[in-house]
Amino acid sequence: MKSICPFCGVGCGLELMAVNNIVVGVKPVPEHVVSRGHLCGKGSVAHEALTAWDRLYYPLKKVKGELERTSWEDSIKYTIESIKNIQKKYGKDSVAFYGGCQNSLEEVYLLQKLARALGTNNVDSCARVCHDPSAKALKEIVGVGAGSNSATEIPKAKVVVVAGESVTDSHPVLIQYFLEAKEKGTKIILIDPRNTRFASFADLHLKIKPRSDIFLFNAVANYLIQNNMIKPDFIAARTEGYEKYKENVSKYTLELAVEQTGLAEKDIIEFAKYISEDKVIFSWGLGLTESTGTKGIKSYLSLPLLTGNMGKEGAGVIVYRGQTNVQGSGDLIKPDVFPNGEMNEANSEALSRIWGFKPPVNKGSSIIDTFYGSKNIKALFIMGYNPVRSLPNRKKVKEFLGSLELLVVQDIFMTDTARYADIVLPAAAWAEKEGSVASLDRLVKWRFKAVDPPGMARPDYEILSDLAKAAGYNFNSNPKELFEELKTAAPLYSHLNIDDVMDYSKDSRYPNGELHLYGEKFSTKSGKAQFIPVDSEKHNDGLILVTGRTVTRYNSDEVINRVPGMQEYNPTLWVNPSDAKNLGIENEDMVKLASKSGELDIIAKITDDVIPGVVFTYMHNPKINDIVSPEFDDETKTPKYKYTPVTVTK
Ligand SMILES: Nc1nc2c(c(=O)[nH]1)N[C@H]1C(S)=C(S)[C@@H](COP(=O)(O)OP(=O)(O)OC[C@H]3O[C@@H](n4cnc5c(=O)[nH]c(N)nc54)[C@H](O)[C@@H]3O)O[C@H]1N2
Ligand SMILES: Nc1nc2c(c(=O)[nH]1)N[C@H]1C(S)=C(S)[C@@H](COP(=O)(O)OP(=O)(O)OC[C@H]3O[C@@H](n4cnc5c(=O)[nH]c(N)nc54)[C@H](O)[C@@H]3O)O[C@H]1N2
Ligand code: SF4
Ligand SMILES: [Mo]
Repeated sequence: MKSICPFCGVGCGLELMAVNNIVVGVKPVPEHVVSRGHLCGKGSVAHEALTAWDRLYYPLKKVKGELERTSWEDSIKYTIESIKNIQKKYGKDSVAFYGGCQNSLEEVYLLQKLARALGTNNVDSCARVCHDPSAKALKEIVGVGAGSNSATEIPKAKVVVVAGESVTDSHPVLIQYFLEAKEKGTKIILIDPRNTRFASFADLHLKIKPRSDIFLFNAVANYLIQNNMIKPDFIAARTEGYEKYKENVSKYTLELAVEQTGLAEKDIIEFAKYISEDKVIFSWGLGLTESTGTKGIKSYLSLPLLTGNMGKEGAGVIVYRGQTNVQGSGDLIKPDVFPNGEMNEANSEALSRIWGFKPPVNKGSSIIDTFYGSKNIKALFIMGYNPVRSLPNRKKVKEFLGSLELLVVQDIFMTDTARYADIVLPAAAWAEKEGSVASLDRLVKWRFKAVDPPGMARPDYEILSDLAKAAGYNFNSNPKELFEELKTAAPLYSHLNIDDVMDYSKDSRYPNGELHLYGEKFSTKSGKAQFIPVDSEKHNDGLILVTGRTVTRYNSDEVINRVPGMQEYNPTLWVNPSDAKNLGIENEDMVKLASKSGELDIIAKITDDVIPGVVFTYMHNPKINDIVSPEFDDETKTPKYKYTPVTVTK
């Protein structure tokens, strides 16, 4: 059976080989339009976690502080009755429904529909903590909260800029396109404070100080404008807001950029020259979204507008989105937007004609508002999300979960979050059910069922539809019919044809099938792209902890850690030799890493792979978010996981 890898947003095609209801191996799918017969190490072993000994087999209910086995009937009834009682006591908005970037489009669609049937817009997904700044900035500037170009176009560009992203670690199968690009002479520019393995591809590596990217982008824009290296015709015909933007960047001199970014002036000028070329792809990862946030993306997105690099093959933007369906979850499950767009009466009415009930129109509470206490949430339903590991300042997160009157967790494993639950619902995993997922370049593909779920575990779509039934609603639980329903409720997806989605050789992309968007016009209200002026504060906070990924681990580590042979790893803290000298530490010393939020003992690795003033470690360490401090993006509240002032002592 064909399926899509359950890990990253590349969305590689897999062929599952099953014997006696057990997936015994996987093969890559040669005809898949993006992965083209490649898989990385994680995709190749993904099936091994399906049969981990500690899968959740049956529903659990907390009795006298202990989770005990219960029936589906009891767990569903108890969940809905408790939610209704809590809503009676504290109001409809005292419950929230979060998660689902590892789930299918149909499943996240159902989760937000269930919440709205119960009278609340308190819905959100882990897209919030990841690329929400990208989606928000893109929506405002070009109209659709997704990358404009397909990753398959990388070899068509003359220059590819990769900002704050380690492709070799986080989206390894895309490396085939970078190899092809290099062979054709495409120049690669990397903007990252670290030497990742991907740095060996770079013709120019700008080892920027964390959180200083806006100084670089604004100064480069100013330089391009001053030196007539922009495309005035494109700016005049296709954009709005240029004059104000130009005035704002005029204060960003090369001198200021050098001072703030730590880069050499000649390198900044070289960067400017590269991007004034004709076919440039601007791509980025979490080094922007979880550092300079929405403002950083807005400032970066002005560069393709200035240089006319939009709406063509090999010219545009690529967002390296994270989880298997995070692009889709980010589109469908939001506290302040409906699946059919803006949260207003007209859209609520339109949904009521599809759903048979009218969703409320007051804005809901985001994951961040809820977990960090600015809203009064008493009951929480979490599906496929592990905030006890993945949100910053875990102490606060655990305190919040402990304060709830009801926590329901629907997962495939007993995660650190599930341990806090009153009800645990065992879900079927990706290969045990079917449904569609949207990958990072807007490709939507179907997963086919290869094996039955273990024990009493059931597909999320069936559980959600049973919960709805207990609440008095009739929700469809057939994935194919749900896909069609979703298309009517979410216009972004309405163009898709399910036969194409099921055929891995077809380019089934939303919103309109195009490989690259905006050839004629942008999807903003005026049809023009928007220049948005942004500024940056200066930062001088001493030693900064940056957290990021490595190729063999995955996110909160609950899944890949259950693959035999993948458990062992020794997290280290990368420290530059000059900092090590000042701190009096040596290679392999055990050090104390401390921040305002907490502390952690970790082994130091002294290495030039990180710039002075920055220490780095993997985000997969289950305890790292004891240290990472809760500071959030102004516009989206995405945590600034990439910037925590810390001390390191022997
Ligand atoms: N192997 C593996 N692959 C994954 C995942 C995984 O856990 N493991 N997770 C998936 C998910 S959810 C996501 S969102 C993606 C994330 O994929 P990436 O975007 O690659 O994620 P990170 O490694 O967290 O951060 C990227 C880079 O940002 C750099 N950086 C930090 N601060 C700054 C800054 O201020 N400016 C600049 N320019 N760069 C900075 C870091 O040094 C790091 O190399 O990966 C997906 N793929
Ligand atoms: N310090 C630091 N923290 C970070 C980051 C960082 O760079 N640094 N990155 C952040 C980012 S970008 C992200 S996206 C988050 C990720 O944070 P999370 O989303 O919390 O992490 P995952 O490990 O992807 O969790 C997915 C959960 O879904 C479950 N699951 C998998 N498949 C299914 C299914 O079919 N059904 C159900 N019901 N459950 C399923 C898994 O068992 C797992 O518990 O972490 C964030 N946290
Ligand atoms: S690159 Fe991503 S989608 Fe492809 S096999 Fe690896 S983890 Fe899976
Ligand atoms: Mo992510």
